[in-house]
Amino acid sequence: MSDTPLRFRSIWISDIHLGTAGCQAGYLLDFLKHVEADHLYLVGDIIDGWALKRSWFWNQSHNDVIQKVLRKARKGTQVTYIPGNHDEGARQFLGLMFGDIRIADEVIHTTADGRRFLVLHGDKFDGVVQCARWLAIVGDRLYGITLRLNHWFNRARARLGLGYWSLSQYLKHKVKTAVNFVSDFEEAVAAEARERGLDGVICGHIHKAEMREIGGIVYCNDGDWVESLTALVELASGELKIVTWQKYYAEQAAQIAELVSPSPDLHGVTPA
Ligand SMILES: [Mn+2]
Repeated sequence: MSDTPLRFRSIWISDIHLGTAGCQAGYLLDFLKHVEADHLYLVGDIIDGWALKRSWFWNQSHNDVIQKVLRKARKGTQVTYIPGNHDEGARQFLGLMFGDIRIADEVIHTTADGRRFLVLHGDKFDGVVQCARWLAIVGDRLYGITLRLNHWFNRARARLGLGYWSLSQYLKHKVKTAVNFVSDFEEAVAAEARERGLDGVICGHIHKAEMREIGGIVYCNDGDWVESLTALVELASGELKIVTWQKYYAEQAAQIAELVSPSPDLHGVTPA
């Protein structure tokens, strides 16, 4: 990969969950190494205080992420930290500066093309859209298993003299409810931006990167660094984009592989 960093006007990352084994700190470090920006927004759930209370998980790469962010702040990147629900302990410092880092509950970001975005973590909309949140994450992975489970479940029910009951149907309904949760969440957040007369909103929290228009509002979610490895970036023009780092990295690797590949005969030979 080229050593020239990718230059963005702004970068939004959230739901890093440092302090958990699920945190993909290596990918995030690689991302941070390859990007530069005027503004860096940490949109909540950066350090997972809930997880750290249960069991301590912290290694060098987790330190490196923090060092990297502090270094960027020192070198002139304007870093804003918006605490989420997993790092709510930091909410007692709202409005304060922590070294070069500004801590806020929410901010308004104006893009290069003059659009105004509300930036917040998003957990406060959980109350608005009350639902089984974990199902949104488990989703359809569950479905295949349930069909098999259903078979054994109903054999047991029959033995107990009970009637047929479709577990898969029950769960399918639940999953549908989870899908509803995501769209309800997105709509609630967009409605907040609309009420305030803004052009859009940028949030995290539900671990689902997205950028789409909802009733005239640009809804952006920067995703997470546990599963999707995504960031939201603003180009110099003001255009917003979702960057999937895993995909980007793979594409870069493929391009480099093509460059160093000596001849097409060597198809299938992967350069080291
Ligand atoms: Mn959250």
